[in-house]
Amino acid sequence: MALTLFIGNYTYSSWSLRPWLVLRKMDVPFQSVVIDLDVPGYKDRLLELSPAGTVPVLDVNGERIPDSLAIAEFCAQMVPNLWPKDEADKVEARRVTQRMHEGFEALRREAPMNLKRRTDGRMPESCLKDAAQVVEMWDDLLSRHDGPYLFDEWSIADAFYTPVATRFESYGLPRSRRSDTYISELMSDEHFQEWEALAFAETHVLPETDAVNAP
Ligand SMILES: N[C@@H](CCC(=O)N[C@@H](CS)C(=O)NCC(=O)O)C(=O)O
Repeated sequence: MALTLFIGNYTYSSWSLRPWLVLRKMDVPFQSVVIDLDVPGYKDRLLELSPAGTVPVLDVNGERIPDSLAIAEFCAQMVPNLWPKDEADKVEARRVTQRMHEGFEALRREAPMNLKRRTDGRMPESCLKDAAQVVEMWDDLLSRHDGPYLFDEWSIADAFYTPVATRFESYGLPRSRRSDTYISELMSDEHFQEWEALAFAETHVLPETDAVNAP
């Protein structure tokens, strides 16, 4: 099976990071193709890949699957254990993953993923409110499992919250001790570190994203 994952820039594309992590955990060969965002003609390239004109898109033997969660579900059909084994955990993992996929709008807007950013300036209240809800949810899940991940073993839910963890680091968002330990776990994951190294090696910048809540 020939798999090609079309992604945005490593530094900024949180939606791309999620299925890329899932594919790395599957340990199947795949090719990544980066499309520089916000350059002339970039939208046409994206629209050639999917009607929504967004990345990520996974090409499977010439068939295209757009959307991070749809790609993750495709991967979960190929490889067991990308969702938790326990049925109740599986339902909850899908629920919290979907919550990330559709929610936390202020956190996404005010604290966009930006792996080279480190600031501890005051963040807008709406963003802090979303961040507090994320911490509450993480703390609840972590208190009911043995860790180190949300449902014990690494799952798609952790892939979906890894870009969120980077935002806590980049923007110095408040977190509990338990959530801080979880963030450290995600940040020290070998595959996340592989992605982060690619981000540090890339030179493309998105000035508008760099300007969001800049110090
Ligand atoms: N719901 C989509 C969202 C994808 C998305 O918004 N991707 C961003 C990059 S992180 C994008 O392609 N933006 C296109 C643009 O900026 O025009 C998913 O989960 O894949």
